[in-house]
Order: sequence, then C-alpha cells, then structure tokens
Amino acid sequence: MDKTNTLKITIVGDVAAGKTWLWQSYFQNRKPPYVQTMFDNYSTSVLYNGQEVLISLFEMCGDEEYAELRKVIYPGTNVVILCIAVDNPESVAKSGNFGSLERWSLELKDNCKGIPIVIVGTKKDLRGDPVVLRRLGENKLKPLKYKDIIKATKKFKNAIALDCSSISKDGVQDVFKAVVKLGLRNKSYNK
Ligand SMILES: Nc1nc2c(ncn2[C@@H]2O[C@H](COP(=O)(O)OP(=O)(O)OP(=O)(O)O)[C@@H](O)[C@H]2O)c(=O)[nH]1
Ligand SMILES: [Mg+2]
Repeated sequence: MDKTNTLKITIVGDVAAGKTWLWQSYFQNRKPPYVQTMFDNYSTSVLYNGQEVLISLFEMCGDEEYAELRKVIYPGTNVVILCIAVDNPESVAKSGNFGSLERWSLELKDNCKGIPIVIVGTKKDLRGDPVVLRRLGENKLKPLKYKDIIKATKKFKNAIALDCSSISKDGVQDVFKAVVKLGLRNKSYNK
C-alpha cells in the first residue's frame, strides 16, 4: 500500500488528562474504568476523502519520569495529540509554577520538530460542573476556556486548538478529523 496511507498518531498529556477516553470513545465507543496507562498501542483504519488511512495510535504515560520511554516512541510520529483537561488549569500555569504545558512544549520541541500538534482541551463538559467550580474556586481558579487552549498553542510552533468531551462526544469527531488531515498533510510535505 502507498505509504501516505499510514499515520502514526502519538497521544500525550498529563496523567488522567483524558487521553484513553478520547481515543477509546471515538474508535471503540468505550469509556473504560480508570486505570493509568503506561503505554498502549492501537491500530485501526479510517476513511478520509474516500481513501483508507491506516492508523497506529500510541498513548504514553504522562509522568515526568517516563520521558525516556516517550523518547523511544516519538520517532516516526506524523501528528501529536496533546491533551489538557479543562478542569486542570494548573497545567497551563506560567513558569515560576512551571505548569506541565511548559514541560510538554520543551519535550515536543526536542522530539517532534516540525510535527503538527493538536492541543485538545478535554472534559469540556466539566466547565459548568458545580463540584469542579467549587474545587477550583477554593484556589481562586477557573476551568480552562477554549481561548485558554488557543493561548496554549503559542508555546508550540505547529499547533492548533480544539476542545471536546468524551462523555457527550461533543467535538471528538472534529479532533480526529483534524488529526488525520494534519497528519496526512505533514506526510505529503515531507515526502
Ligand atoms: N467529565 C469527564 N470526565 C472524563 C472525560 N474524559 C475522561 N474523564 C475522566 O478522567 C478519568 C481519566 O481519563 P483517562 O482517559 O483514563 O485519562 P488518561 O489521560 O488516559 O490517564 P492516564 O493513562 O493515567 O495518564 C476517567 O476515568 C474519567 O473519570 C470527559 O470527557 N469528561
Ligand atoms: Mg490512559
């Protein structure tokens, strides 16, 4: 098969950011009970503009200590999904607090030069959740808005912002449409 029809998608983000639910809700219609992922690989295919695209998706543990393992997995990636849970505004905290966004920006700069990044604000259904609002409010914080996800793209060279909820599925299809489109475009540029 023509090599342009295969895509390696690498999905990263903080622990419990909603990575597994994002891809499993889309590809398998599943939202499994929470178990931390160390490493997962899933292969499937999608139709894009009438063409079959073979997808190999890699989900990796977001812990800082697993940076070396992620380094081994990044090569060959065509597009990255970076998940940021909207109920975790600390992740985009400015340096000083050194939020994890800063860490992802450095790691992807080192390991995924020129690769498109889709930054996904996950769990968008929690933006109005009273329990989340109370928890964050106690620390004078608010859930991340879509404009905060857009702002996060400024830390990356080649990123776009989307948001979604794996519970309501709102926005999930758009995430994978954009991921496949950007991944294929990147492959054809680099041929
Ligand atoms: N309300 C809401 N909760 C979600 C959503 N996605 C995930 N969650 C919750 O967040 C938990 C963690 O989601 P996962 O998808 O397993 O997160 P992950 O990033 O794969 O976690 P690790 O593999 O441990 O890094 C889930 O068990 C759900 O309770 C969502 O769209 N909305
Ligand atoms: Mg997971």
